[in-house]
Amino acid sequence: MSQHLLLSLVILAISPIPGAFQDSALSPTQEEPEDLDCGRPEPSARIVGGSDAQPGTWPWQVSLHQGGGHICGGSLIAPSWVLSAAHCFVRNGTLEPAAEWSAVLGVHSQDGPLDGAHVRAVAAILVPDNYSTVELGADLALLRLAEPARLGPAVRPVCLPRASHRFAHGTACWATGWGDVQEADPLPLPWVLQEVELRLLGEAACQCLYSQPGPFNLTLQLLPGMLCAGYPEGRRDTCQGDSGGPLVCKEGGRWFQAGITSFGFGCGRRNRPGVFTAVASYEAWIQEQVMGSEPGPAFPIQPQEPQSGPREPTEENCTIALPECGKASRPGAWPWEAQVMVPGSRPCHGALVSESWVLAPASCFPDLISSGRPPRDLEAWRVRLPSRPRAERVARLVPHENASWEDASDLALLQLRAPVNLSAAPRPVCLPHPEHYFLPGSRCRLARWGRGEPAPGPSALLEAELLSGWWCHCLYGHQGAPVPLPGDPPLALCPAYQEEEEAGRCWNDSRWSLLCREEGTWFLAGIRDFSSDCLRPRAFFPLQTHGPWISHVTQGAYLEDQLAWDWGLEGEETEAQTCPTHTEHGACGLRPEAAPLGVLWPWLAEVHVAGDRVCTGILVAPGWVLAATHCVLRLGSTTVPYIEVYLGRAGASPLPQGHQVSRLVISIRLPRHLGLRPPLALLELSSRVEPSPSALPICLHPGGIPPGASCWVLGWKDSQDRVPVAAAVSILTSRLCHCLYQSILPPDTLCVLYAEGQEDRCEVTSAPPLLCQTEGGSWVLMGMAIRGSREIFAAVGPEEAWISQTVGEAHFLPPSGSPYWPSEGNNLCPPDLARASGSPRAVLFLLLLTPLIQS
Ligand code: 4AZ
Repeated sequence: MSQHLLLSLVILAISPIPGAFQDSALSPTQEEPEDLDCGRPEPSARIVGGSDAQPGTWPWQVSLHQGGGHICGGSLIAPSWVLSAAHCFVRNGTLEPAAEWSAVLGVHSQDGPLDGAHVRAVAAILVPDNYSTVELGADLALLRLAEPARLGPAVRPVCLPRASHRFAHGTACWATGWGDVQEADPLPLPWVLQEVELRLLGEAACQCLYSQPGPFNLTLQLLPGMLCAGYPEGRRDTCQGDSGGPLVCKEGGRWFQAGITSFGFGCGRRNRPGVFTAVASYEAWIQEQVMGSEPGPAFPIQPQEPQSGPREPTEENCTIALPECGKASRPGAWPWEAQVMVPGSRPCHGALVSESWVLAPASCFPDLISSGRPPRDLEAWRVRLPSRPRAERVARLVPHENASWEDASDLALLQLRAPVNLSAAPRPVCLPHPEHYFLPGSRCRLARWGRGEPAPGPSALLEAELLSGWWCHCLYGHQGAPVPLPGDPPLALCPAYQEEEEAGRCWNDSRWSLLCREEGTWFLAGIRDFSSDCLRPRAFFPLQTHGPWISHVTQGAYLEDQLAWDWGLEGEETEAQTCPTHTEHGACGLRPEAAPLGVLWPWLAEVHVAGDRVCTGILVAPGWVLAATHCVLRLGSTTVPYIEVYLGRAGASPLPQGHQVSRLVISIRLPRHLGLRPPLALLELSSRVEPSPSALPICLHPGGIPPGASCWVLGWKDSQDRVPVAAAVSILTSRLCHCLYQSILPPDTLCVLYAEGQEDRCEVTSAPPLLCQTEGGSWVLMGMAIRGSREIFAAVGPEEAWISQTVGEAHFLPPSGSPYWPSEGNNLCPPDLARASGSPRAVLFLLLLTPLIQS
């Protein structure tokens, strides 16, 4: 036992009231009784943005364990008392049993054996009666140890402030703990105690910061008994796992515990400092709980009056708060638009990502890429930002470590010589964290990027909505690959443009970035080098994978949380999905399993013939629709009628992907059929349609039925409102088909049997198609209905040569499965069967029995 401790025990023994030396009513002029020495570590030498503490620096730091692991911090305030936060011990309004907890004292690294540390069981946990949740304050707890701690160089108590103690705002204090080093990022091994210097913020300053609505529109009302410490720019902070630990400030050579780590909105965020329980406010409660315990905590008199801190902002004069990212007065007027001017070349477009950093393509600076070294002389470089009278100078250029010719990481960061004042303009764009999931249907826009040509045409052409991850992944070439789940980094981001491409408009020389909006806040979501053809880019490299690099280099770019996260059906679909296989000409026959909001049939076309009837058509290639000849060409007519084709209507209209596309038919092609009028017609469209979820070609199959396929007749219930309906069918063998319909069957005909009750689902005048879905998930067109029938279809497979030659890029799947029908040996039909009365089902039953009857 130390001499100090002996002395304090003697004084205690003569004190009339146990613990009276702790009385806050003691006059400040009165000599302070020398009790338990506190707040003095042996002389020697994350918390977010912190560093490893030296052993013995913070000897009052306690680790509170439950179930064998660190849960919360605490501080030793007397040999048998630990101060911590109530929220560590209260779950659903109930105090947890003390027996589950233990206090580890004198520990530095929590990896392996706790050398030099000792453990004490917790005998009791005391929490103020008025504690309910952290936001309502009183977040403190006292833990009585079953046995006093062994005091020594690594284990000493901290001093507690009296109720009258005032800590000046602006004071640099220290928070310590083993908590997360960033949100959801635990302290790495060897779990060394972290320390971080935090400045005390006055009440008004803290309220000013927490009154900023921030991206989530969340504000906080600070209450008496709370105090804040940190910085408007964030970065240094306490985090989960630090709770209950101390915030200490040095005064007169002793460390006083000003706060208990309580909560905050996230960790290290802008305008969101840590909130602590103000220990001084709870002097009376602490005194009351520890009454009679010897020695109790020490509440030394405040060594000297605090110096008044910097002038506090008021509610009206809240200027210390930092502006938010991603707000623009109107789309297109981007306050983060930065133009990097390098002598001798055209300006390069980038984006302001913080007060000091601009993100731009590395390929704007080709010397940098070819030499692999940053240019030495940045003297003449300038960056133009909106509303800044003069161009900014450049201090440093940091290329992405893989910035060579790999487009996805064609990025460089430019540091400005002096940070700019952020306001409405310039204002940085928000950047996504790696797990950001841009919701399908998000409103997006193209913005200039790099050294491209300006946008051709009106600004409406820059508007887009985001496709779901499934569509983006499966439509743009990731055949057979598992679709990334929401929250996993995507391989691409795909916009679906609101306006169709105008013929002849070429975007060839343009580079673009993709900005996507969430709750009024714009994120830089993707980047794209030159488009591969004359179209606007269809798939962007997601920027989110570079979030960690950007935040590592800039230490303050605006990486913001996901603001909207109603992930809907796709989010709930946790099972990994795989894209169906593509054909030589790309994706075909794609339809998501969990089609949101009604059914989506991207290849289903409405063919409006001469303004008086509507036939069903199926898109088989970007410029071609297949339909039944009898529906589009009336018998006897010699002229080609005026035909319009609509795509993208076959689904519930509010679908984000549901953009309507219309085309004129410029020619009708029929195969050569000797003598007979051929049943299938190919309609050539006036221009191609870009494959998308609202206009995607179906797959074709050269022969036979794909193995394991399930088949449907797809049509409309009535030809007026044309809501698509699909009726489940089985395709009959050729023998059954022949026997059922022998008198009327042309060659290459498929017959179907409807599932129970499905016969009347589609009307027949529009000549509905027969489709099958393969085991691999691709949808295949099998046939088109023959005039007036809903059971008999002209087969498409046998016309492979004609279709391929005519359209050039039809999506024939590789041949698989059986030819249409294997020979069945017995081709005899029971006499008079075709004339048998009753339903096809009854007739079929008879047919299926006949081999038995005949044998
Ligand atoms: C926590 O969850 C927590 N940045 C502690 C401190 C802060 C936020 C959260 C303050 O225990």
